[in-house]
Amino acid sequence: MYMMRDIVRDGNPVLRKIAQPVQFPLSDADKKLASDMMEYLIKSQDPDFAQKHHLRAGVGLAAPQVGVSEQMACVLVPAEDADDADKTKKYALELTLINPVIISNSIQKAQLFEGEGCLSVDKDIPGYVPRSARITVRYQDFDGNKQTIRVKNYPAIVCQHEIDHLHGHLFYDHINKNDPFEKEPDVIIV
Ligand code: 4LI
Ligand code: NI
Repeated sequence: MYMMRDIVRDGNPVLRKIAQPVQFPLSDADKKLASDMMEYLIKSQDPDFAQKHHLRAGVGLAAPQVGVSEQMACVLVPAEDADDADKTKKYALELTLINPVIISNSIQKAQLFEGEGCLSVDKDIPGYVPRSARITVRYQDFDGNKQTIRVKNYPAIVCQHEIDHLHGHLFYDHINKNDPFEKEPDVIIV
């Protein structure tokens, strides 16, 4: 599995490249990439394991962040036990996105109240990152079958952050340089 030393940091040109489409059937290397990225997210969210191995917790990881310029990203959003309908469910969203495309997005924006962080960006960059509150994503699953999902709010923010990585974009590109905490009208604060 990946450790922090495997995570590519800001400044490495791979983070600014446009990632290549993934070919099907998946190669063994691509299958391993997918499972290693998801394993990182799972382990990084386990407080004991993360502390022991100095992993920074994440809910998303894209292939360019481990040095692979391919259109693959994993999203793993923990379920909030408080108001989740299925209290046995560990994750609100668990997805491996292959060749994802955002096919529609709401005009309404959503942003994380505390700003965004990224495993590839070591310093905190303050400011709001306006995203679409709701998106529809078309992607391929492990078998190459086309899938469509609709996500909103926090999961939608995470998906947009990860898909951005596949286009060479980092979250701070979206922060208003002159007014980092500029508030969009009618924005959902998450
Ligand atoms: C421990 C165990 C405060 C600061 C709050 C932690 C399990 C920031 C938020 C986590 C912030 C888990 C997260 C993202 C932010 C901040 C990502 C903690 C992991 C919160 C995920 C991709 C942006 C995603 C909400 C500068 C590595 N994640 N927090 N942003 N969590 N986490 N992003 N913002 N301020 N980044 O970072 O995975 S989209 Cl789950
Ligand atoms: Ni990131």
